[in-house]
Amino acid sequence: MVFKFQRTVHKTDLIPMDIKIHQRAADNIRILSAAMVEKAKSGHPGGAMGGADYLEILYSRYLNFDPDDMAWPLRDRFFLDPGHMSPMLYSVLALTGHYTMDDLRNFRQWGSITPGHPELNVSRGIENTSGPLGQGHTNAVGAAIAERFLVARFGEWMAHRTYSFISDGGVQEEISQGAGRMAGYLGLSNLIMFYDSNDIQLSSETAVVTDEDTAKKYEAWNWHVITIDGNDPRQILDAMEKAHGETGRPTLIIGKTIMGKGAVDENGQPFERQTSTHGMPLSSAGASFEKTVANLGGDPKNPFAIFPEVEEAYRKVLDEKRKKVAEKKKAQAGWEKANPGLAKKYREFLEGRVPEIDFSAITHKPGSPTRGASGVVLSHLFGQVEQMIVASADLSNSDKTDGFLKKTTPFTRGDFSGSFLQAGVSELTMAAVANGMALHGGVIPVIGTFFVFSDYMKPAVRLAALMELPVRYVWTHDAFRVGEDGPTHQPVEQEAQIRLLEHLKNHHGKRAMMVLRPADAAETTVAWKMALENNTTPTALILSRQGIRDLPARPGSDRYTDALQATFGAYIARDCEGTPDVILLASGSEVSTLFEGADLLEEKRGVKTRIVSVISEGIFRDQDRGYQDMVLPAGVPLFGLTAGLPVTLQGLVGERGKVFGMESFGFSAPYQVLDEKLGFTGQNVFEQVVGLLGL
Ligand SMILES: Cc1ncc(C[n+]2csc(CCOP(=O)(O)OP(=O)(O)O)c2C)c(N)n1
Repeated sequence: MVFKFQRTVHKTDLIPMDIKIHQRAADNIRILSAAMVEKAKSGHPGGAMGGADYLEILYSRYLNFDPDDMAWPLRDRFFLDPGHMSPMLYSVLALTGHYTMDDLRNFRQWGSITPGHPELNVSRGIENTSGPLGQGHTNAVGAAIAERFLVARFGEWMAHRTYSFISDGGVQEEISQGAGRMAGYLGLSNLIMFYDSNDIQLSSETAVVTDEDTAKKYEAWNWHVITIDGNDPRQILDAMEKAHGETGRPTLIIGKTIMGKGAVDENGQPFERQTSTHGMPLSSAGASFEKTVANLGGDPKNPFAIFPEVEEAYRKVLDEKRKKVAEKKKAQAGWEKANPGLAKKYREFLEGRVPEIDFSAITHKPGSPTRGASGVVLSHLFGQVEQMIVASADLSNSDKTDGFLKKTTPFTRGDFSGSFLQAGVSELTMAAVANGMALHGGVIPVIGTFFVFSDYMKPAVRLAALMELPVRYVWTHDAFRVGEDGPTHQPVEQEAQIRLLEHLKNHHGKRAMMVLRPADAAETTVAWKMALENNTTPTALILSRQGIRDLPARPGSDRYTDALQATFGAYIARDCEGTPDVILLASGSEVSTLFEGADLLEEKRGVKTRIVSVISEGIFRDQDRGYQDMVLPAGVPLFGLTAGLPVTLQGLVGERGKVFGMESFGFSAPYQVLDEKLGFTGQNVFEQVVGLLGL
């Protein structure tokens, strides 16, 4: 008997489609998912087969998108967390016409658009790169915040929902604590998350590692939690209606699902709930692929096929979606006509356009720490870059993002009129949320914390680099000069680590990240200019805690004008007559130490020195050969000074000299004492260079 779903609760416009078709379409997804993994001889069929029912209903009944323009800005967003379940996502997107059967056949192959874990591909409906468990659903929190931020400025007419899909692994990942807390605290009722709870993970059943009450955990964070049979279409529909009716909390639908749903063995006996189906083709896991396809109503000889009745149903689904999109576009046109000023601003937000900023007008107190200078710039940007959202992991008064915060208010439940996110002490969450904001579009996320804790953010920074997201990181307390806080708080190897992403190219052939460590306040202004202009990769600003003597302006110039040369990655900050005897290189506060050393070298030994400030080796390497040779002419010895590992400057100095840097972790003491003890003084620069030159 065909059960007709009764349209009972109707906050959302349900697209009529009977339950049997839902089940048939879900089986189709199961077959395609299993077939992809089978053909690739690698992948994860079990989870995908269990999660198919929810995803199918989400896509056919709830997710609003424009089938003809998947990048339509007002679309609902879907963020997958367990990227290993990619076959399920590609398969449902094949039902909507965004992937072909050939695309599915090429799963995990070189050059295919169906990589093992989904990679950002908005035009085909892939909203995020997922794979590192936990980050995908945290991206969703960021997108939901971005949506509320935009709605607060432009109106509820543009509201949309954000859906995410999480699995046992994502729930176990620590980042889920931050995402759950933040979404609950902010009351993000525009966020609906489905938890594919199949009680099985990669190497064991979940019972081997946890017996937590996940529902209670999320309830404690102010989530609306509904537990259902996640393979039952009626229960899924019912839960979705309840979730759509929720106005004050994010919703978690815990769907108890069956790993490998529909799988059978050679004898046709059920082969469900098997850990082995998590991560290998069904045939390797102990099931029969052919019999499973047959069991699910498919043709084992031709598993890469869409059932005709499913194809027909999806044609109707897509037509319904087109109608809804047209209605929304009409509403938008009406709004634009009535609000031309706001409409212009909205377009600029979407294009990521920022007004012309007069950076030269920014003034700093003499000898500012670069973190303080950054705070001044942020304060200057407030009100001009209106789409900027600044966040800090409970350090705004230290990382000086409070330069921005003082002019606005933090987000609170129901109030997104301000522009600041108090992320709490959760650096990784903050970084993944920032990725979600950037993925959503229309906003510019800036996030701050201590540089040493970039370690806590690194997995999300890597994904930002991979996805080419223009997130800006404000990393302060850049070196051992954190002093009394001791070695736990003193970055040493962090700069070398993060600059590896400067050496790594993204898939567009660009350096995957821009990493800037300015030498003084003026360079900090320039670094912010560079950061804002860089729309295609993440940018890091590495900033000092302590005050730094401003570098002197060149004769006839002013410091800001000189510092603009930082846009070349490295430039001559001080020069001598004729060919130098030695070139001194550094970034950050070490540049001013070089000035002290250069004075001693010239006074005491008549050594002619040139000082080069290297805000980014990567950018310098991208300059033409002529410029590079002009700054660092062949044959002149080089001396580098870094409060990081010597390797930080080794790429430039090479065999032509020496880099003096940190060889061990730091120590607890006032920073001036550390400077003396560790050799970060003009006197030591003098001695090192005298030794290098054999004077
Ligand atoms: C951060 C991170 N750690 C480890 C992995 C490797 N991994 C992929 S799936 C998985 C087990 C989680 O399984 P679950 O989320 O329950 O998915 P299912 O078994 O239902 O497919 C692990 C450990 C990963 N992808 N990301």
